[in-house]
Parts: sequence; structure tokens; C-alpha cells
Amino acid sequence: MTRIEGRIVRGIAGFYYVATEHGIVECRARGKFRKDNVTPLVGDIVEIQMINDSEGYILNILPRKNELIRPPIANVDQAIIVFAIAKPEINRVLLDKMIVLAESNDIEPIICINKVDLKEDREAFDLVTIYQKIGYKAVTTSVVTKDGIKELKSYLKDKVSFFAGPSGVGKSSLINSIQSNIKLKTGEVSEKLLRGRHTTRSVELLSLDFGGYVLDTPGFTALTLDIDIQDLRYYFREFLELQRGCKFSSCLHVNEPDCNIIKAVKEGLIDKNRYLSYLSLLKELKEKEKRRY
Ligand SMILES: Nc1nc2c(ncn2[C@@H]2O[C@H](COP(=O)(O)OP(=O)(O)O)[C@@H](O)[C@H]2O)c(=O)[nH]1
Ligand SMILES: [Mg+2]
Ligand SMILES: [Zn+2]
Repeated sequence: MTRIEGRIVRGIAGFYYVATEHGIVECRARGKFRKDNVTPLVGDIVEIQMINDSEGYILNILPRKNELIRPPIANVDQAIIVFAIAKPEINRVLLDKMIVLAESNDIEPIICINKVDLKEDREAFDLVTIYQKIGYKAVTTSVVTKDGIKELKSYLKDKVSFFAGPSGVGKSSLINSIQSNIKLKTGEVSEKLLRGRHTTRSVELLSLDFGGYVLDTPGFTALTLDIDIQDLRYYFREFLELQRGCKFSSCLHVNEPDCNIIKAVKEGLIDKNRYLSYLSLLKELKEKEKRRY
């Protein structure tokens, strides 16, 4: 029988559903995986052996680009990091933390400022401009007016993406507005109910009819930074060029002499709030380190 390649879009009780050019194939993994201590993950690109038209088994998992533990998923391309301009208020440190989490997992962060219908001023646009200048894709959206939804769709096309961000910012609403056959539960109440019931959230990739997948479980459900203190500065893209101009190559840009980053903040070349986020995350990492000893 034929061997074909596909992507695992759902896993349940030892069965893996693999999207292939012949449609969804229900697969079991061969014993070899358990022996090698490798568990197929949703998102994996796999080689399968067909048994009949709709069933097969997984022969081989292709090398992963990346792998997250919570939620358990492999080969994610992008994180759509969603915050709302109001209700709830934006937390810039949390936003920048999510960007660092994405960068450190080799996931492209895309910033989405939602609910722009709630505020008429330029705040959301100014914020998006800050991130665009750094080199990120960033978009303002409204599920109510449909502002920015087309642009958001263009970013999702042909990629595996997940939505990350605090509860209530509109992640599920945005995903629903992208494709009419997707109907995720929205509203803070339903989310609280789900959590209260200790439901194990299943992980599923939803196929987009214009190409690509979105994860139906929010990404970055665990928000602990697991990186070296010395490495944090490499996950702030706008620091990369400038920090070469610091006097010390080990400069952490806190209070070292002749620090080019501090100079750039003073001159307005680096956004002050981004720098403050950096300091705040650095402090968090230092405290974590202290607890370890
Ligand atoms: N005004 C406004 N409300 C929105 C928008 N997007 C979502 N909401 C509302 O915000 C609440 C939370 O949305 P939900 O999608 O469940 O957020 P999630 O927790 O991030 O998945 C719901 O009551 C939505 O109707 C928007 O663009 N504008
Ligand atoms: Mg939701
Ligand atoms: Zn420095």
C-alpha cells in the first residue's frame, strides 16, 4: 500500500488524525515510537502507510521545527499575540513577555490590538506603529466593525498559527470572524466555566479554507520564561544592532557604563516602554534564579 505524508491535526486516545492530499486519515502510531519515547504531536508532519482509503499508521515523524509543552504542539509558525485597546486594558510587560516567549521558541510573533471600536483616539495605531518599526507584523482589529480582519487573514494564510493573549481580549471572537464554519465559544463566562470544570482542553488544528491552520486552544498557556538572563537581550529585536555598541559585550543594559541601549532609549531610538519591559523581565529572571539556589 502507498506511503504518503501529512500533518497531524488532532490526537485522541491513541488515534491521530492526519490531513493528507487524500483527506483525513485515521492513524495509529507504530510501537517503535513508544520504544523510542517519542510521542507524535498535533502539528507533526508524518509519513504514513495507508491500510485502506481512510486508515493508516504512522511510520515516521519528520524533524520538528519547534515543540511546545503547553499546549502540546509541534511546528508552529506564528503566534498571534492579541490584546485589547480597552476591556481589558493592555499590559505592555505581558505583551512583550509573549513576544519573547515566541522569539525564544522560534515562532514568529504577530501583534494584534483588538476592540479598536471601543476607543476613537490614536492609541492603538501608535502602539502598532511602535512594533512595526521594530520589524514585527502588527495589526489593529475589531470584530464589531471588521476592521483589520482581512489583513489578519493575510497573515494566517498557509501558516500554522495560534492565538495567545489574556482572557477576554477577543481571541475566540477573532478566530470565529475569520471563517464562518468555526464557532468557538466566546465571552469570559464560558471560559471560566470551562476552567472550573477542569476540562482537559483538546488540541486541534482547524483548517483554514484559504490555506493554513489555527490552533483552537490558546497558545502560551504556561507563561514562565525559561531562558538565560544573558539571552533575554537577544529576544528584543531592536536591541540586536545597537547593543554591539555597548562598551562591554556582556552588557545587560541596566547601569553599566557606556551602554549604547540606555543611550538609544534617551535619544528616543528605542521605545521607553519596550526598555521598561526588558528591565521588568530581567528582574523576573533574576528572582527566578535566586529561588533556584
Ligand atoms: N467591542 C468589542 N468587543 C469584542 C471584540 N472582540 C471580542 N469582543 C467581546 O469580548 C468578549 C471576550 O471575547 P472572547 O472572544 O471570548 O475573548 P477570549 O477570551 O480572548 O477568547 C466577548 O464578550 C466578545 O463579544 C471587539 O472587537 N470589539
Ligand atoms: Mg476564548
Ligand atoms: Zn548596554
